[in-house]
Amino acid sequence: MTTQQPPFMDKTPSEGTRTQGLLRFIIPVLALAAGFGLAQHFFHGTAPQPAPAPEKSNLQEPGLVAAPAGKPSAPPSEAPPGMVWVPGGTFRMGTDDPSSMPRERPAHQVQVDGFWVDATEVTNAEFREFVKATGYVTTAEKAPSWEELKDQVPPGTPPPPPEALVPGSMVFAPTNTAVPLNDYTQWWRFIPGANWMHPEGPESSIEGKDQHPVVQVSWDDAQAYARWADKRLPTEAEWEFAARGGLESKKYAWGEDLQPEGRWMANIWQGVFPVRNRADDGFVTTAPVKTFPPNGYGLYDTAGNVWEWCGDWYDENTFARRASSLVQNPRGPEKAYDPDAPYAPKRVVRGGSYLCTDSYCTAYRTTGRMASDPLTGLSHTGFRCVKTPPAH
Ligand SMILES: [Ca+2]
Repeated sequence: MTTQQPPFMDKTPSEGTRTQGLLRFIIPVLALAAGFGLAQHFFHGTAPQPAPAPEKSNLQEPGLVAAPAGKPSAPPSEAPPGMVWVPGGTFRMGTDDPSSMPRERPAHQVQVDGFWVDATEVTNAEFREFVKATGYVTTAEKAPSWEELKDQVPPGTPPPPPEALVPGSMVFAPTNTAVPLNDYTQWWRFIPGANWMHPEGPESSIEGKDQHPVVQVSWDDAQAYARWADKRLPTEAEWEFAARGGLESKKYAWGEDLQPEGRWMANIWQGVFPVRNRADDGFVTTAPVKTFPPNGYGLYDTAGNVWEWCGDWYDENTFARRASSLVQNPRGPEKAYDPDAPYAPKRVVRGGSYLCTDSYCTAYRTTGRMASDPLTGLSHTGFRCVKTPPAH
């Protein structure tokens, strides 16, 4: 297996957003309303004119200090149910591997304090408990408003007709034949009625999938769950520290080989993407949590299965900015910066999903990172939570 990225990967944007999906959904109307050329721009998520450069993230990210390395710490008390203790310490975050994406480089020194983390991705059963207890309605179950969408598209974009603004979410749809891998709109669809209870669309269900990770949850939904559970989303640094499982600078959570002794260690894609997943690992879409072996800290599915929301804003230059100083407990940049979608502030997702494969997205590596629109649910994105011990 190789992780060499085809050149086009450097320009591959983050996966589809609900806005882009809606714009695709309403493309005939947009074509009439705005002229086909302009609509084509929206269709491909491209600004009609050079985007204004967003203000760069702060150079003095919180916690960017030259300080002695932190020491790993013992668990302060018994772990909350379903969580494991990650002792904290100083580690090399990111990678210098030239075959990685530029946004993963360079490797740099980061210190994190100890914390508890969910051993698994949040499951459908767990999310159902939250919804039962609170009556929470997820983003995908609500009709999007133009107010919400307009900040994510170039100024002057005409509003879609009200009838196009219906509840729904983004669903992966395999293609019939091999396609160039530089246009994700070919395999992502906005499906009205798709949500966490119907992840592939209104006809689908999660019956019998209590132990599968919840998907079709926006960043806002994940935040709401975390608050209810008296937890929070991990920082990107905490996520990577935990995912490494105590191994130093290894490509995968379990070492350097994708398939040690021929064994699949994560739920990822085998076969021609995005045509057919051969499911050599046993799964076409999500797998029940704890199906694949845990990492050194006892965490499952940090690679593959579903992408996991982090608390941080996404900036492709975050790692480069941290190159020369030890960073302590970083919480990410103050502003998002994704050159592929300058109008849509994105959050970090980590770990890759069942759609990741060596020909397209090798984000099951410990340093794989991507931007995702916080208001968009996707059929391959979920989350896990962390918790900071109370101060002594
Ligand atoms: Ca995962």
